[in-house]
Amino acid sequence: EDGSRGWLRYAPVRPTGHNTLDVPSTIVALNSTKISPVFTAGQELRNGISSILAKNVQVRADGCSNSSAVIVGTVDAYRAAYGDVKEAEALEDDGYLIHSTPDKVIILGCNERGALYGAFEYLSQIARNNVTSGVHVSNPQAPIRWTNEWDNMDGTIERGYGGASNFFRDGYVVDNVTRAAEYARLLASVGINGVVVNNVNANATLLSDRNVEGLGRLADAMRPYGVQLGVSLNFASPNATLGTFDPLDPKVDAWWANITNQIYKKVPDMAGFLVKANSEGQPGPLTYNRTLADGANMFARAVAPHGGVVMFRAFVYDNHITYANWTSDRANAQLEFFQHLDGKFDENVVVQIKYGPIDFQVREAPSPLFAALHNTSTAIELQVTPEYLGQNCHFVYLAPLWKEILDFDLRAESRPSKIKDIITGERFKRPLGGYAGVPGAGTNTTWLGSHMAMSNLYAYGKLAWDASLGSEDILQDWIRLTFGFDQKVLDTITDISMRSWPAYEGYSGNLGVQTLTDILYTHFGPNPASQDNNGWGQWLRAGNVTIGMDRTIENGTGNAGNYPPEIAEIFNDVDKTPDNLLLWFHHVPYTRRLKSNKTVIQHFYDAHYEGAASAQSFVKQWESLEGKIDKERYEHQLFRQTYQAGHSLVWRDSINEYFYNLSRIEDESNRVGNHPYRIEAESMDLDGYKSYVVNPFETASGFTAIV
Ligand code: BDP
Repeated sequence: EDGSRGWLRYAPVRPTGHNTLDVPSTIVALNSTKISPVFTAGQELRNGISSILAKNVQVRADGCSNSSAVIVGTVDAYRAAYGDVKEAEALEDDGYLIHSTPDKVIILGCNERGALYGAFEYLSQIARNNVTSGVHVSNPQAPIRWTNEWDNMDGTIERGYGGASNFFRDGYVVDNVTRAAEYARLLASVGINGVVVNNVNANATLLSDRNVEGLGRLADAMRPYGVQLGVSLNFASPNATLGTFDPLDPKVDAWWANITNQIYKKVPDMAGFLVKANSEGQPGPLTYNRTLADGANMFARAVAPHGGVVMFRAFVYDNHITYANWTSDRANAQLEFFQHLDGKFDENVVVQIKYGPIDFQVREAPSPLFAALHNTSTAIELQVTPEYLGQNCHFVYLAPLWKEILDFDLRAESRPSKIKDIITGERFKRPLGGYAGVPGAGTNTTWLGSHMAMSNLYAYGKLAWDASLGSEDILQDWIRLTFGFDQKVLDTITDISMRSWPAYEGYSGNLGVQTLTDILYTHFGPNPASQDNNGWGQWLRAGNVTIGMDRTIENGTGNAGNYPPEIAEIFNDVDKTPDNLLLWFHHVPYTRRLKSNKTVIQHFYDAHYEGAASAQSFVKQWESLEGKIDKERYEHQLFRQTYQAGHSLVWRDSINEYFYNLSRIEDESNRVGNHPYRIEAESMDLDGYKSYVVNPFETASGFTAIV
């Protein structure tokens, strides 16, 4: 159990549930004589059923309709062979139906990929011992369900915690694409249909002949799983040959059309391009005084003849804005850059928006840009790799965080406008839209660097398919598939997972104050001082008496006014803003009373103790699973939980002491700064060590550590 099979372990189950006993031993994969998603579906059903139910299973490419079989294929292929299926009328692109009767199971996709999704769903039901009878129809809510892999050409992965790149090494696409195929398999099993293989901070060398040929091989490896390849582009790529990258220069336009055609020769079904422009030092159209729409549309024209889309990131901001100005606010950047461009993007452009206006913090207000673009397709960007949430050395189950954003009703035009309905295209009647998840998957056998982190990848795919699913239901399916059926295992991992986000938020940044990690380098570990006075615009404005970003319309940065009126009214009003976003929108005294009746500072102190206490309890809970989970995964995760428990104490004491030091307000429970059982290293007789003053001070008790 090294994790490489993720949730697709096909572990044996003792068939006790409904219909599992009746699963047929013949698979008919219609018209599957060559490699295709339906062919894959046939193989997957054979491997899965034989492994889970210990049966001998055969696959055929055609079959007689009246013998017992699992028939998988497209609706069209089924109709040609057996006649009409009425329920198929309800199918949309990539959708599937499963019709299960005692001796026959029919799995039909609207297209080949849909048939594969149906096969994976059926296998998941068998593996969970929960085959549902009757007809089950499922359509994805959004057409774009992609991952963005931030893999660099040198083989590293930006913000990835699962080892080296699966796609690149030493400047080139890898020779062996087996791992790419295995990854595509995992992603397809949860409905992901596109993978952008290289970092948004893109390198023009991706477009060399050798690498374009390599992209062809990667796409070939993923195609049997219905996963289309996409690439990130460096906006200045033509500069080396043309001496310019001005998007309105016809030479530049022609250069992109040409390279795009070359990529499509090798990857005929390429999903499209992803572009990070004019952000964090990346080149873009603003260099030439062109708009971001001018830039996006240049790529849109290049891919349009091939049916491709352009994902254009809204993560545009100037990372040199200064702290001195009380009204400057990075959270306003997206609206400033994009709102006036609404309707100016070509139809195949999708503006990809991070869930909050800053950057994947432990809690953010949802991005107001979702409500501001009515004539532009949009997608949400979610970070599956927990860059600011413990980097898989801590465990945080992210689905509840994502759902809070997806379910948020922005009330655009005073009408229901949940973010999940905006990005599907439903709310503003847009043809495109969906999800971009950043997993950071690497060559580590666990894919993400930790077994438990895989629940996040699983949940990401499931929510991109159907955002109405519950976080806990998704989680429990994943637990059964990953760890089996033991009730204690199910209950314990559910409990740890569902308490994990509150725990992490508890011992890091509370009340919407952002995560309080080190902001300049690692994004890991506490360093609240780095959150002020930095060029990156992630500020908390903590003083001796007051704290928080004033984003109000009258006195602050005006950000609260970026929301539609009904929401602006809440966020602009310190009394109406929910506690958990208070400091995101308001600058208040530490002594201000929350709705919970605690003061801000006492809330900080208590939340940090409670969060760290949860992290301690996770270790005990995990230990109670010894013997109920295989040793390999048990020990791997025990190590992680133990580390997290220790580091949560560092977090707790650092943040509390930082705010105590600033405010000088005592903790009502007399814990902060008071550790009667702790013996400080610098108070001991030191032999070969000496003490020194630590910076940032709050990461060492008493300002001092030894070296
Ligand atoms: C930040 C990451 C940085 C990414 C950037 C982005 O720290 O590595 O390049 O986002 O999304 O969160 O472009």
